[in-house]
Amino acid sequence: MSGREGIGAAVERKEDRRFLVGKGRYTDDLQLPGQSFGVFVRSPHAHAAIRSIGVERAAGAPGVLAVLTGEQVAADGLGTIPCGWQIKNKDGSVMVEPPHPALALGKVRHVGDPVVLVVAEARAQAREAAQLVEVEYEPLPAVSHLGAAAAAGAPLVWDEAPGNVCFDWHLGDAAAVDAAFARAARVVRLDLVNNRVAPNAIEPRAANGHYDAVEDRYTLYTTSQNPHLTRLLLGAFTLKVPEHRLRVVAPDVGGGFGSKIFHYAEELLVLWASRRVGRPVKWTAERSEAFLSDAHGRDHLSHAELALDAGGKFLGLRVRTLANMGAYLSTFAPAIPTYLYATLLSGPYVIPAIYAEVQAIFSHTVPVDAVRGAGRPEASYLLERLVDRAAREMGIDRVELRRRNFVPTDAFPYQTPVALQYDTGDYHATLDLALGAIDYERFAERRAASEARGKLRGFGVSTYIEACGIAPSALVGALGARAGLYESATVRVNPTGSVTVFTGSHSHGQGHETTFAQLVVEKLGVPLAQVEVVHGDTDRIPFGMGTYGSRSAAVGGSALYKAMDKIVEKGRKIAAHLLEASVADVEFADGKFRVAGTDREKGFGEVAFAAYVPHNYPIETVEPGLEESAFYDPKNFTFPAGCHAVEVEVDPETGVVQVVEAAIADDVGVVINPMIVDGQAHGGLAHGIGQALYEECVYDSDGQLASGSFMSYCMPRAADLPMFRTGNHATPCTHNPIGVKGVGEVGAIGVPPAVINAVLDALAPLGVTHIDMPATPEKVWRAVRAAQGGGR
Ligand code: MCN
Repeated sequence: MSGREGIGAAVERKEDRRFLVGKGRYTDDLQLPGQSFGVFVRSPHAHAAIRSIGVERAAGAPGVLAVLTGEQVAADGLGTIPCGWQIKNKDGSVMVEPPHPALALGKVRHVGDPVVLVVAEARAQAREAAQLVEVEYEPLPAVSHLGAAAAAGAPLVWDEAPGNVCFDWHLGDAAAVDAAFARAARVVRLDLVNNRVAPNAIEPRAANGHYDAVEDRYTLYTTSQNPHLTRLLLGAFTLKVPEHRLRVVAPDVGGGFGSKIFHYAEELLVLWASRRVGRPVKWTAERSEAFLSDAHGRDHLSHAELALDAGGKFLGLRVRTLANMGAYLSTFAPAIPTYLYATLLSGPYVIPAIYAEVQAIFSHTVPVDAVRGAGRPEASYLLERLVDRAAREMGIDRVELRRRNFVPTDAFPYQTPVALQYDTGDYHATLDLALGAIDYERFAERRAASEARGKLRGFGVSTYIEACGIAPSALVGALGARAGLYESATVRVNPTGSVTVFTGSHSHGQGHETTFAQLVVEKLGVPLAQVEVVHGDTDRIPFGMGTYGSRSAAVGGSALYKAMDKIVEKGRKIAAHLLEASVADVEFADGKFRVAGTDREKGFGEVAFAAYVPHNYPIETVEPGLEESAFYDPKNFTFPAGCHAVEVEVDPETGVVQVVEAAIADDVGVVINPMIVDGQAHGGLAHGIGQALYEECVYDSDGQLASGSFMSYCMPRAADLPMFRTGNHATPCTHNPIGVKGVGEVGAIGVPPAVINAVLDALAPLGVTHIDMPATPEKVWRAVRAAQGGGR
């Protein structure tokens, strides 16, 4: 029943009312009876031995309930923070997986490493007492920059990881790539930095732990994207309590961008501390604390080589990447620069041979894990920069070079040489759409107009592919995942026909309360106002895997479809009884069960009522009630793709870059809600422009995070962004029942290379051929000076 409220309708977000009137309920809003507060003492050193911890003065301070150290954590038998993915080295051995104690034991390994937890009656008291904790450190040599950490003789983060190597992994056929390079007419080379970024969700992380001694039960309220995963890891590895005695609630969550997927030490520690002090314990990160304790993203150094024939056809790609893991392995860290990166290196192109080597390196920095895009932005950036360089070196138009190498529209399903099989796509269509929207034909006129104003104008394009809804479980298990990657849904049809959906997906800004309800409208014909979507509470929802990797519509939505199929099947049996017809003759459409070819029908609400008041009912063969659950394990990823085109103006005097036009065309399959899809694209674009021009976690040589606040870490603001023009061209996904692909990360993946390609296009007349992200004014100014012989 596509229409006013179903699939394709731009209905307003149901959840927004509570946010707009300031009534969202976030973790920090929850004040439990007897609430106490936790504050962490964190390491000021990047690497140091802990000689002693003096807690007496803090313990005696007003309001203090406990001062807890790593030794107490270990003495109480709590586990270390586990990693959820194991990578195998080239030689078949497994990666180095050092312990990750919840509170430091003996040594600290990055600035911000938690050392002591102080619990007090009031937050201010806990803060003041934290100042009184006396930790005696013996500073040790530290290394934070990726290149330095990988260099011979670098200080070691872990004795068991010589050379700081966590793993040394590869993918693809090296011999085939060598052969391709041997017959190439041209080889294009590039060294690239993919800058380290901080996730910076509006709501900092928070956790409120409550141990109920009467019930012997723990409840954790936390800013999580996947409460069941947190419960699983708490139950099995860290708190070590059977899951039926653990409830994890992720209430309203103000953004995550990947950083709230992981199980963090603070979640374990507030629960444990609550048991020790007999009161709920709440911790909420300060913004500067978030910079030092939320997992960061990206941080790659890569060398890439593309082999082409004389006509510009791609023959082979060779990539060598160093990826920073930080000091400890975060939950999904090893998967990001491997299976979410190297598998994407074919992009939307036919590249017959690809070989990638990835070394993951420990450093004395905050752990690195998924941030919006997670591996896929790094792949798309590398490939799209390389394609532009090839076009320039070979004198082929960059749009034309892309067209020449696209996977042909009639070649799907298309098997890449790096494991993935793309189900559908039409890369020419999205390219045409974006170029039309930005009026590419008339770029020269706009460039001349900018020049007249003393500005250099550049055009940049990227054609990207993404893989969302990582699956199926058996495959990811074989690749090292220690979790399944399905999703769950329960559909409860209430007696009067309204519907409550319980989903394992988690919404922290994506609008699931609206789009999932639209799926119910579509399938069951129930009005939107009659649908409620419940998520985020392990006591209420079925076991689910949560939200990341733009999986919710494709995997969570499909689980919901599966559960609704069961509702319809049962409803047909009930309706057949009520209509005195055979089940085979009863059809369901537009919210009505109808005997085929007649006008005899029963409304959805009537059938629901009969299920709960089964007076006239096929009780011998059909159970009362109308509630069904389903788990959906996808057959494949979904593959959103598209074209992002931008224009920038560069001020050659100051180096300031302004993005002045951005037109994107994405293929996200069937669109459930065009307004939400647009909003997701807008957010992703802002994120991508942020990485390209402004954002970077900069560590100094002592391992201090020099950009550890919004004074020095530059986030994009509205005035930095142009009006976005968005377009869609759908090739429906062939293997999920909705035909949907993911949208939540597209902007962060497609736009950074488009922006840098545009900056380089603008600077080409001045002789600049390379710049790394973020293209800050200083970096641009220096690049211009260097190209013109002015030195750096
Ligand atoms: N949707 C749709 N039609 C499609 C695809 C999706 O209408 N063809 C809708 C979905 O139903 C959902 C939204 O668009 O309401 C995003 O869907 P999807 O692409 O499935 O992504 P997820 O819901 O799984 O969200 C995860 C994704 C990721 S990985 C990051 S990171 C990210 C993002 O979403 N973090 C966000 N968008 C974010 N948006 C906000 N506001 N806050 C974050 O932290």
